[in-house]
Amino acid sequence: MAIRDILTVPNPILKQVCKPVDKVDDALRALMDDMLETMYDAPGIGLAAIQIGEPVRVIVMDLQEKPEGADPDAEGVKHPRYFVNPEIVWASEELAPYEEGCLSVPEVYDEVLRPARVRIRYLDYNGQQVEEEADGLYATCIQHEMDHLNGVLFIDHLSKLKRDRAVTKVKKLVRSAAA
Ligand code: K2U
Ligand code: ZN
Repeated sequence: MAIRDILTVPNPILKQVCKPVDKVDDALRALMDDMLETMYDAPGIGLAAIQIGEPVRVIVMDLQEKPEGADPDAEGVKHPRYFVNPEIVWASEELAPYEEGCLSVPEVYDEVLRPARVRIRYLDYNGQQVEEEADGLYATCIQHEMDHLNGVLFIDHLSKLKRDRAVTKVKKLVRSAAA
C-alpha cells in the first residue's frame, strides 16, 4: 500500500470525466487500498480515484461511524467502503444542506444543497453488485464523490465569485507550502 499525492485545484486532471472499470481484479484492489490509505492519512472521509490522478470510476469512503454503545472517545473503528462504477438510480426531491469541504480544495468550506436521500448501485471490493439507499452524511459524501467522477468539484455548485476566490486561496496555500 502507498500514500499517493492528492491533486488540488486548478489541476485540469480534476475536470476529467472518469472511465468505467472493466474488471474488479487484484490491480484494482491495490489501487483501492492505496486510495484508502491516502484518505486516512489526509485525513478525509471519502476519496475519488481522480483525486490521485487515476481517471477511473472508483470511490472509497469511511464515515467513521462508531458502533452502538461504543466509547465516544475510543479510536474510530474503521468501516471502509468501496464503490466501483457507482450509479445513482434514484434521488429524493427533498434537498439537504451540508457544509462541504474537499481534499482537492483544501481549507475551503461552503454550504451545498443536494438530494437528502439517494439510491445507489455499485460493485464492491470483490466485484459483487450492491444496491442500497443512503441518507445523511452518507448521501452527501457519495454525491460529492460521484461529482468527482464527472469532473465536478463542490465549488462548481457555488457562485463564480466564491469559486474564483477558492481557487486563488488554494493556489496561495500550495505556493506557500512549497516555499
Ligand atoms: O472528496 C473529498 O475530498 C473527500 C471529502 C469528502 C466529503 C466532502 C463533503 C462532505 C462530506 C465528505 C473530504 O473527506 S473533506 C473532509 C470532510 C470531512 C468530514 C465532513 C466534511 C468534510
Ligand atoms: Zn472532494
